[in-house]
Amino acid sequence: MIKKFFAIAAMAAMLIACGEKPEPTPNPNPGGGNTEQPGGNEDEGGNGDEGGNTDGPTFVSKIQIDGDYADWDALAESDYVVSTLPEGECLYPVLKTFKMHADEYYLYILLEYDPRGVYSDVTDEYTPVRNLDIFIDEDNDPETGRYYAWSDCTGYMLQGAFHGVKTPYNPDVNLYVGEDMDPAWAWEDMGIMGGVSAVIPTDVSEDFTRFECALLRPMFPFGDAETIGVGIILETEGWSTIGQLPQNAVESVPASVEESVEGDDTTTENGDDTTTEDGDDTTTEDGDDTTTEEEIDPAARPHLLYINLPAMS
Ligand SMILES: [Ca+2]
Ligand SMILES: [Ca+2]
Repeated sequence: MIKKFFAIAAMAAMLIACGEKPEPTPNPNPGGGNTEQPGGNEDEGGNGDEGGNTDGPTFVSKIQIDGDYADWDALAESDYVVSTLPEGECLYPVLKTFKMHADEYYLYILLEYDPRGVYSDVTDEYTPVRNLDIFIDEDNDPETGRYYAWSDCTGYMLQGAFHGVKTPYNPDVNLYVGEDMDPAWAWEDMGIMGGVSAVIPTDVSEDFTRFECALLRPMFPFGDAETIGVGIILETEGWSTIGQLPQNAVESVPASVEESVEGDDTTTENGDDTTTEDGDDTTTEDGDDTTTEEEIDPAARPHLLYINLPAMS
């Protein structure tokens, strides 16, 4: 197992040393097609030929990064975690499904989204999807890292163009260097390149597209974590957020508040003022990304999607 780990890490390191970005591999495992080793050795505990052999890795991933999604459809429910866009009105409706699967080498991500992006009544046009941000809570601690769209803070962000581009997703890997639980945009590029396998998504229909990528875990500081939380943001070319998962539906003003407003209207002016202000504050927090620290209510935001990572070796 250790050998396999270093074989892959060494290969990735060689690619970096050569200054080349790796080609998107149909099979994330470079040795997947190797037939030198009998397939029967894959059984756990059944491999008796330890030491001395020079055979290639026998690891076979359940997900191939090839733009074909039958592999995801074939996963057992116990093999993945998933977040879907909730019913009702959502601020960022473009991203519909976000799935993750992990094995001892890779973290795999599947996105299902509307490639047209967002429609504007003003221009009567769509602004298409372009960029993908992958936010990661690497320490499974909601109070460390940057506070953003979720109740859990994230310490890393992968960011790059993935849709409508000429080369596959090859994101910058950024470390959060700001204060914990703060919304500051304080990221430092770690200079990690080539850790992601991806293919350029091709539209499967006008309003529905899928995208898959795989993160080679040894390439990332969070690769050996036991549990990580992940949040996805889709943006336009101009960096406007148009997709988010996990995401909560926009909460309409609760019926009890509406009733109290009406009730105050018929009573005193003081009561009316107070109730109206409360209502305005609530609405502002729902729609405002730039809430101040005093306004942050972690309980009102969704959790990240968490996944347990199998031991790397
Ligand atoms: Ca696939
Ligand atoms: Ca954290």
